[in-house]
Amino acid sequence: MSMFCYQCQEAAGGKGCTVKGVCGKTSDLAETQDLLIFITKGISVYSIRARKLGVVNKDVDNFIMESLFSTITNANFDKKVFIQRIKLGLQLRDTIKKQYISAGGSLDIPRDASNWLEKVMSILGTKYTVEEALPEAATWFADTVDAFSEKASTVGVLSTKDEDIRSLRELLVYGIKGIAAYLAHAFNLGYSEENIHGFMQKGLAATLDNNLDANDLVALVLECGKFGVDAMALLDKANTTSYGNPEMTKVNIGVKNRPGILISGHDLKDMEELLKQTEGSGVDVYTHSEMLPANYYPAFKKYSHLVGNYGNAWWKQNEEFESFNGVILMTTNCIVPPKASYKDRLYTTGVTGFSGVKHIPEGKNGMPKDYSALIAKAKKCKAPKEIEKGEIIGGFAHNQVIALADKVVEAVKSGAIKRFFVMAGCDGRMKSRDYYTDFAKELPKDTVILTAGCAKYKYNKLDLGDIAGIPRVLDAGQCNDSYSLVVIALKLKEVFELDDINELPISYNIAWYEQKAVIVLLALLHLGVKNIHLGPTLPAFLSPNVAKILIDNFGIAGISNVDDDIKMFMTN
Ligand code: FSO
Ligand code: SF4
Repeated sequence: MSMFCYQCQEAAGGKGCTVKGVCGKTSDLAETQDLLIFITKGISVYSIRARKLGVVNKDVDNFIMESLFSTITNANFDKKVFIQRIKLGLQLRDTIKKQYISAGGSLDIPRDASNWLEKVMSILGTKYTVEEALPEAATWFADTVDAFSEKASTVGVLSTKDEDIRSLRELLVYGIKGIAAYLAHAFNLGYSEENIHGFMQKGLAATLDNNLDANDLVALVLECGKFGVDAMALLDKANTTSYGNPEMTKVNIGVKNRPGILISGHDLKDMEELLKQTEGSGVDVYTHSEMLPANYYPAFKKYSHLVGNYGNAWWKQNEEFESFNGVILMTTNCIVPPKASYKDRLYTTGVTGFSGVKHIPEGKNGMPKDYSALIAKAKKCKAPKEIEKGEIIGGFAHNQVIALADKVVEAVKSGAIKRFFVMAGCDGRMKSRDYYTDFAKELPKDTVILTAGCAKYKYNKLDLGDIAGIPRVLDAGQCNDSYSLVVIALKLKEVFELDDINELPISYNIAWYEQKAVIVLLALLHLGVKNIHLGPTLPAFLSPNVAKILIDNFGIAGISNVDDDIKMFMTN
């Protein structure tokens, strides 16, 4: 077996992982994930036709959403989960196909006059069978793990031979994976939008269509950005309606002396249920990595046993989970292969998984998940070891910043704030990411960093001071809260009566790692933001021609060194 994956920033050699993922994904796991993606595309072929006849199957929508989410970098390393999903997917494909036909749908594909093979076949009087005309993903079937495995090695990224078409198809799929993640969180809070599912399925099916050329795919990629904005807006609504608007908050980064549960990932519904079930249990709850912003929500702040944030971004978890001593709950990516020293204290839930790690299943009949085993385990653990102390400040999502708008506008008008730097995105283990710490340190003192996502851990513990009471690092929240940064930018554009968002004194220096950052980028492009700098390296999945399209049309660029980049940003 030989995998090929280039979906994240750590793709081996800047090209792609071929033997084993840098993330720890094995070749057979990677290929099983490829087969699952192939199945979601096949289901989409029928589902988009069924939608046109008014048939929407929610199980299909949710299956596709969760399947895509589970293949995001560092989300799920449990091969048996993917095998089960492939089996379920094949059943669902059959169901939606039958629903489509019973609604009056036909499987006859209109002949394509521009296809030479079809012309020859029709001259010869040979008819295509339906199976031949439909993409293979819609018709292939097997029911044994061996057959899955044989097929899996033929349906991956490299099965598209043209490198530009491959690049655009993958860019589209990664953007849709990002949408799937955000939509899944909104769904957990009871929010959903049919149009977004519809687009995801249209995009997936489009990657099977050999009649689509590069221009068609570029158009779909840009449309993906629009649905990315919609998904983030929906999640913002779900989060703020459920838990209130994030507010300026000081978060403790030290430890208390009771046993603790460390909750990581992005899912706020899991956070809520865990806080409720641990209340009065004698166990403290700490956030980790992307769960830090939970501390900013009024609904969570009321729990006195939510005592702060422990540790840093995802990639330091091997050492930090060890020193935490207590139980750890991963609600989403990023999980890394666990060390034996804490594997028995680690739990996954939702789409996250790792073979040999205990998984908390969904609650039955709409009931909350049951965290009692995890809480019982936590009670027997030692209190966390202190690795740092003090406080960090955050909670600057759109509502809070807009409440401070007068102060911010005054500071810009008086020249106290010369420029904002959007430094949202992800952190990662590459040494080259020290660039972002140095960049934050070297920025002129009259600049403010707007951040979201785990990228913040590169500079959120530096003492960068404030400008007239406005902290120089404004953390809006999780990567999906990059949406907040756009709302803030649009508000400033309105206040300053500008025609174009690009006239604002805002520069974009974004760090990316996985596919949620891809949708954040496409969303920014959709909103008209130009000249975004992306690092620490440009995506391996951008072919030279596709990269050129992004550079020529949107001014996308990489990074160089801190001094030159700061000069360039400050003079533009
Ligand atoms: Fe980071 Fe991981 Fe939130 Fe990502 S924790 S890297 S873009 O999953 O989603 O920012
Ligand atoms: Fe490699 Fe990233 Fe794919 Fe993992 S997710 S296999 S590190 S490209």
